[in-house]
Amino acid sequence: MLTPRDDLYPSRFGKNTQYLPRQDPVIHGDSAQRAGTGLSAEQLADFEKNGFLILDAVFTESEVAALRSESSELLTDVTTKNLKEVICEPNSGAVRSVFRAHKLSQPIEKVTNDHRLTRIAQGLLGDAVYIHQTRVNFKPGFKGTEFYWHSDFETWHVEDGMPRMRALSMSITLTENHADNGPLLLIPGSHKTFVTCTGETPDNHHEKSLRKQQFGVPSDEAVSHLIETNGIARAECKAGSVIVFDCNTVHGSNSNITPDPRANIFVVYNAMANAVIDPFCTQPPRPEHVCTRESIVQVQTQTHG
Ligand code: 6CS
Ligand code: FE
Repeated sequence: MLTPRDDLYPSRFGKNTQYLPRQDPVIHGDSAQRAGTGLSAEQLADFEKNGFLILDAVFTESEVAALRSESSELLTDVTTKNLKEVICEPNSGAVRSVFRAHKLSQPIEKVTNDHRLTRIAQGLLGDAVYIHQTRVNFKPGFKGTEFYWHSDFETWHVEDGMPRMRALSMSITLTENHADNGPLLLIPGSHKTFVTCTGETPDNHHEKSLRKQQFGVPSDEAVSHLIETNGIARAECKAGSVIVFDCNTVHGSNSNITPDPRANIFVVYNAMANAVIDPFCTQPPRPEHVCTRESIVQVQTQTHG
């Protein structure tokens, strides 16, 4: 039997779900760093309590239009080149995600350095940050399928070796995310508990999990328990918004059977002090385009808007 090394958040070891209390703060920054985020006291309190925050109209209409056309050019470009960064839908073959988007597209890299985002990431995480992962998630009309309920941190900890809960995601909406086109669903308050998962990580798990995740997802009982306790929040917002969510907030989204596409740029910031180490499972680390490991560099903030 495998014994977990010094592991604050052991998962995929036992047969039963465990509910372990979070061992890390939700907001890591001191008062000066919190002030540096530009968020109000109420927004900071909401993030601490719920594990997410929706910021409206962060990007202007023209910035969003430029990013949307950049993303569709990127889509055409990567599809013709058949790159490993491209993840397709399991059945239709439509493109679901393009990973390492900040290295494949300069305008997307510029967004990841934008002070409107980085000052929030740095202040909440209380440190300089680097990019753990980026992707554009396309959820095309009729064809986009769901993302099952999960905590990102569970995967990043077990498969990538992210030691502590000191990372967050930002989803930048390139289209409206309305009630019916598969918006992000979050369980408020779920970030305060680490829900362990069962089943050992299979070989080359990412090749399947990025299309349809079946390991590293909480049990039906655990999801029922979390939803009974906390309910579900739906991140409905216009294009140009930013959904900020903690690395351990349980979330997912439904399929998109409407004609309206949903496209979001997804950026994961991790504290420099929380850089990945060896995975907390017996599998080799996931590749660089899914998890930054070889090229960890501090984000240099730029002021654009
Ligand atoms: O694998 C990842 O890094 C992310 N993708 C999925 C489908 N689940 C965990 C995490 O959000
Ligand atoms: Fe996720």
